[in-house]
Amino acid sequence: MLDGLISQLYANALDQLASAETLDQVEAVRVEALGRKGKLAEISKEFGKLAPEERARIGKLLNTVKAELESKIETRKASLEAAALDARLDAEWVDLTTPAPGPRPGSLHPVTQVQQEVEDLFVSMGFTVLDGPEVETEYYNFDALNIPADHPARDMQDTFWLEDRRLLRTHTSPVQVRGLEKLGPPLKMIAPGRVFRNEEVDPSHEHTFYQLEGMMVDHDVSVAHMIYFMKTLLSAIFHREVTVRLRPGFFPFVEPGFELDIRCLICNGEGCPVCKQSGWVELMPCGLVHPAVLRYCGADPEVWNGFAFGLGLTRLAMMRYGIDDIRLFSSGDLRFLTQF
Ligand code: FA5
Repeated sequence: MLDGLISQLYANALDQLASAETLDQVEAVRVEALGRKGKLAEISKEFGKLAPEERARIGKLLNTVKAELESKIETRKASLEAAALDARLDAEWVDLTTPAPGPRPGSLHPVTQVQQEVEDLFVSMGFTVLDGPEVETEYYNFDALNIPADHPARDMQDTFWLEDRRLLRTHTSPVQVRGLEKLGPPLKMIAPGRVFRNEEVDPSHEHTFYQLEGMMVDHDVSVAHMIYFMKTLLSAIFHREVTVRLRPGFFPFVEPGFELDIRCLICNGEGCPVCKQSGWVELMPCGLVHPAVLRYCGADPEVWNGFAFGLGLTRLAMMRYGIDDIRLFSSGDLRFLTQF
């Protein structure tokens, strides 16, 4: 009777093994047939009731069936594992001959690009490029520019003062004085750089932005010279006709002084947050260098005169690329920066 049960168990286990498709299913077959509470264990319980000669025969049979099943289960497991590995290798296949993409190429910041273009242009017209400190003295930022301590013009530029009475320069104009002091007239110079003001930030105002100072000191320099250089600058940057207007402007270090505004290129003059709905953007104040400034720099105003301008470089980049919010420049957002 036990022979029949053993061969039935064997046949059933082989059938189940053949149809098992996962390792879990194979394990279930093993537990059902060979586990501690499995069918073979059930059958073995009857073993004690057998006659001694039968016991030897059935014992042998049980051992053979057990060994057979164990080996068949191992084989099935191994083949399922091999198939799983093949599938995984197929899925994770990498073509090692594909060329690597390499590092992503960087690019210059849009303000730096415009700055370099303006520098190249002015260098080609014989101007020297000068640099000045960002932490400035009160003397160079204000006094030598004819803005004494009690002058209301100081209020036009809300200043970050340091504890030792030095300050973060509010404009690039101090480099006019430093340049002329050091190099003397005749002089044609530009000075690009970062400036700082305690400003309410909005689409066209930053607390940290770039200006580019320009100055020419020689004999008989006139407003016509100044307009020539500013026009040349604008057509080189925009490669097309842009509408500008020149209106009187007050700066204690020039006389006469002007404001050069550009027709807003974000809205084509129709009015937008960048131009504060006016259609015009203040871009480049300018004028003839005030005799007092020449005197501060050691140049005799009876002999020398000149023009100066202070270009809003960050705003120029906004107009050049049609950027409608100045805060994007300092956002560090690569989605913005990689467009240039
Ligand atoms: C000056 O800073 C004068 N030093 C310019 C000057 C130089 C006049 C030489 C005469 C002779 P103003 O404060 O207007 O001027 O600033 C100059 C330009 O900088 C503005 O026309 C504008 O384009 C830009 N600018 C001013 N404030 C900001 C700001 N908060 N954010 C971005 N750009 C600004």
